[in-house]
Amino acid sequence: MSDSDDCLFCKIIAGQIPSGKVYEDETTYAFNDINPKAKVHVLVVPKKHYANAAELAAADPAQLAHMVEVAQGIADDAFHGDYRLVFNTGADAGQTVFHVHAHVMTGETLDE
Ligand code: D5M
Repeated sequence: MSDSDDCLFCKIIAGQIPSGKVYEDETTYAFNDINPKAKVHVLVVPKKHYANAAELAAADPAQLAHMVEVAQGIADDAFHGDYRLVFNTGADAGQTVFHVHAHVMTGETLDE
């Protein structure tokens, strides 16, 4: 696990920074992306801090699977279950926040 002391998403999960929460359970939090790339664009994050999807998959694959379940539920509610799921991993792939997050994009037909 990486350092979480100065992590934006840890602060959002802790309620120290406001967010548009769409889902929460014991292990997982989901909130609207501040810069949406689709009609519905939600970030699904584990409450526990991991830097990226590979680190999470190695440490807790069940948590990764649960994030997919949560994404599916969001898309079931928003758009008959169809969605795009993206994990940017590493700065050169566009990752800007180093607390693993799944981008769930749905709510409309998406371009390729
Ligand atoms: O995605 C990081 C995403 O996090 C990016 O789409 C913007 C979003 N973001 C950044 N700050 C906030 C706050 N405060 N609320 C909601 N969403 C936020 P990445 O894959 O790391 O580029």
